Amino acid sequence: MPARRTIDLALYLVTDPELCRAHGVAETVRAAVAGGVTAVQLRDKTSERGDVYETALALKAALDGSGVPLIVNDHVDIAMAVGAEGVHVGQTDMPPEVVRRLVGPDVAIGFSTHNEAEIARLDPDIVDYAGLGPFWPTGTKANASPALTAAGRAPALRRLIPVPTVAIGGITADRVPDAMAAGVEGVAVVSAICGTPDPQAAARALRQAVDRARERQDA
Ligand code: TZP
Ligand code: MG
Repeated sequence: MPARRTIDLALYLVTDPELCRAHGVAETVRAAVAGGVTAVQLRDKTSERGDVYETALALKAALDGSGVPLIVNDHVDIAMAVGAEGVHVGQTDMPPEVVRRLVGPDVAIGFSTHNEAEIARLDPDIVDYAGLGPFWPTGTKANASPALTAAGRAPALRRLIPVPTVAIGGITADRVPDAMAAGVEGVAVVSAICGTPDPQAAARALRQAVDRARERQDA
């Protein structure tokens, strides 16, 4: 895999316009990056596409010079239009091989997985990283599938995934050690950053927990 398509998954912020309302999406992202977020995904299931495009432009500007990549959920064209570093698709989106044809070789592709059958569809020559979840119950995603749980199916599913993997769903700083112990490269959060009064402090606490878990894994 070319180095330019590698995304640092350590602490992956997924934005939600409702949960980020207090500070706004761009300001939340700025604060979260100052706190140690390593990747940012623009996820917006409700806004008009023109508004999603405007938010993508604002996030690209907010991340400029930070070294933190922008990944756009669902909207391949918006990712291309703003020069995002990545695009994230799920099971009901355009297939990753079609996304790859559209975006070319340099844009990272992330793919959401929840079970064995979906993991079996993942082609590591096409997809650069996977999301695996929900690890715990979440109120953030409508119709989320049942929680895998770090003590349950998550570690075995992680072992089946042939690309770097980020855990998602119900993750808090307290749960980071259990999530990381499932063998993932990092954690993805929405409400643990977006829904908090101080997104920078929230990101810092999560990042410290990830770094500590990684140190233990390396020891
Ligand atoms: N995919 C699986 S769970 C989830 C998504 C987008 C939502 C995670 O949100 P939170 O607030 O971190 O539980
Ligand atoms: Mg999708």
